[in-house]
Amino acid sequence: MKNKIFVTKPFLPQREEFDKYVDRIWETDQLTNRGPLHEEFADELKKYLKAPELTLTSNGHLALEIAIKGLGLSGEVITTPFTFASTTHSLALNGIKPVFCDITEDNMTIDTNRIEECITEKTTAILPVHTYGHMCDTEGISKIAEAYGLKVLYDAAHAFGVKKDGVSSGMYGDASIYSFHATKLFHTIEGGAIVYKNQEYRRLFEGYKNFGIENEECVSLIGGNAKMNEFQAAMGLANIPHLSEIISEREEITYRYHRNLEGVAGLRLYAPYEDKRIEHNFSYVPILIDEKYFGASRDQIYYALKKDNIFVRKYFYPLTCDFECYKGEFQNSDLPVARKISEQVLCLPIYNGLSLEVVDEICVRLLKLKG
Ligand code: T4K
Repeated sequence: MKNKIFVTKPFLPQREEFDKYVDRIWETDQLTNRGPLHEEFADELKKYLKAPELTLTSNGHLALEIAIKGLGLSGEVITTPFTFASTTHSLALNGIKPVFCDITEDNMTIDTNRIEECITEKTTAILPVHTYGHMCDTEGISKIAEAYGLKVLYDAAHAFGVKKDGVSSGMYGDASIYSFHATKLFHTIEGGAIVYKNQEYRRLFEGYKNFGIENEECVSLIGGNAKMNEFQAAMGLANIPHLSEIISEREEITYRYHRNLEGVAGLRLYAPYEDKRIEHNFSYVPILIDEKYFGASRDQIYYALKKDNIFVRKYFYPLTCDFECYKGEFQNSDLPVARKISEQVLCLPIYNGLSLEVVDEICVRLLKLKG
């Protein structure tokens, strides 16, 4: 390829759309600490998600950490290792032991049939991930959580814009977090949010994000700083009107990949649009490469495409339980599906502005590598 093609590229609104909000920052001199744009953005998001409660944060990772603190999680939490570092780190950073559960072949989210064997007397919660925006078995998870008195915190970092039965992905469990990082289909440069129904959590989540300050003379809990600033909120406000066009362009790109790659031996696609209960966001295009039938390994493809200026990514390899920093700590050897998928997965480029001609070219080059 003549130009470098990365796995993603941030969506940027027209400069005037962003500037319109930035001008207001110059008018108010309010740069952060729940300024007017922060409040307006929170309201817009609540409307979009039909969410009763929402706490904005400076990024998705801190949304996770704050939700963990606010929900009072401790001891052991059941989660999956096929995820970004943040999910596992958020537990470890809070002194909680992540207990790794396997995932399903079907959509690469937590395998509900394997959760109960992970429960001990120390378990306080389940932290499942809507990987690539594929929704977890929310019904199965809530049944187990109710039976054992566990909290559920969803890592919905990839699932903004996804709906199940018309309900937004953030409305499941005790709380869900979104990431609005630049690499996400909807972003605020850096940013995140916690979505929840129980308004009692509001004081805690808002407190943990702002040093526990209730007012000038009252600091009621030990919190840090995870505030979204006004420039981030301005980007969010400028981007939110584009959401449906962002998602439909990504849908078109996804279909094009699938049209080009369907039926190829040793190459598995995930077609989220086949589940009629789900309105998908088309956030990632994961494929699995089975070397035995494809005739080339995942890594051979990764390096060959890289040489060709196509920067596909191994989201998520290695499994988080195999990270250097967790050596000898939280390993779990009984994760056959997660291990297999982690060794076979590649995420193909997808972003607004990626032309269908380039998608075709990526597919041609990928298929040329087939043995
Ligand atoms: N939970 C889950 C399941 C997550 O996936 C994440 C984040 C989180 C929690 C935590 O949320 P945040 O605290 O991040 O809000 C990227 C993102 O940084 C990260 O947000 C995301 N998940 C993860 C899956 O992907 P990297 O290390 O792969 O990013 P990077 O810098 O290699 O970017 C990927 C490509 O995007 C680059 O090759 C080029 C392009 N790019 C990137 C940036 C930042 C641009 O074109 N412009 C840019 O500004 O982690």
